[in-house]
Amino acid sequence: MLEAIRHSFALPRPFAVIADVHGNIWALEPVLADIRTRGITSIVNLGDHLSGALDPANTADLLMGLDIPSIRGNQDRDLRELKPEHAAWLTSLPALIEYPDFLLCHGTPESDETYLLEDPFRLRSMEQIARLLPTAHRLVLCGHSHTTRLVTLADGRMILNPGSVGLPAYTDDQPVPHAMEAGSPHARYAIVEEGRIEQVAVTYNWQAASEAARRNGRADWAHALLTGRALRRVAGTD
Ligand SMILES: [Mn+2]
Repeated sequence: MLEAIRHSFALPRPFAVIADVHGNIWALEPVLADIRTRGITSIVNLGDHLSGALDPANTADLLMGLDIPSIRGNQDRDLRELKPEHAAWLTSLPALIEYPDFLLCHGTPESDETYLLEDPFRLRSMEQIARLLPTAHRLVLCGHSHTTRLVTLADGRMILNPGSVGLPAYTDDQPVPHAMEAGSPHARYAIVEEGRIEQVAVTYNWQAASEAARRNGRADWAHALLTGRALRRVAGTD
C-alpha cells in the first residue's frame, strides 16, 4: 500500500465526495454551493486538484481554505506554475486516508496511476477489482478515471468513483492509448449517507471554463469541457 493516514474515528454521514478538480474553479464553486445548499458540511477530496489548462492558483486557494480530508493524485506531482505555498500543500497530502469503514485512494491502494475499476476500455471483472483491493473496507472511494461508478463486489464491498468535478473527458497514452468520456459537460460529485449513495451532476458555466482552456492553448481541454467528449478519437475505441 501507498503511505496512509489512519483515522480511528468514523466520518459522520452524510458527506460529499469530490475528485479530479483539475484547476476548474468554474466547476468547483457551484459544486461546493450545491453541497452547502443540502446542508452537508463534510467533504472528502480524492486528488488531482490543480493540474491542467485552467486556474490552478485560485483553485488551490479555495481548496486549501476548505481544509478538508484530501489525498494526492498522480497529476499532483506535476508542480509547474504553482506558487510555493500551493506546491507545499500538494506535497503535504497523503496518498491514502483510511477510516475504520472506508478508504480514500486516487487510483488503487498500490498505485495512483492505475485505474481501480477500468481496464481502461471497460469495467474490470469483480475478481480483478478484488485483487487490486486487498483491504476489508466496506466502502472504497476512488477517482482518477473521471468516470462516475458505483460497483459492488461479491463479498458486499462497494467502490464509488464520484466522477470528475473539473474535466469530463480526456485522452491518455498510458497504459495504452484510450479516451475517457463522461458524455456530458456537467461537474460530477457524490453524496454518501447511511444506506444511500447519490451521484450528482451539476450544471455550471462550462463555456467560461472552455474559453479559459482555449486561451491557454488547449483545444483538447476546450472541447472536452464543452461537450464531455474527447477531441481526439483513439484507435481501438470506435
Ligand atoms: Mn489522476
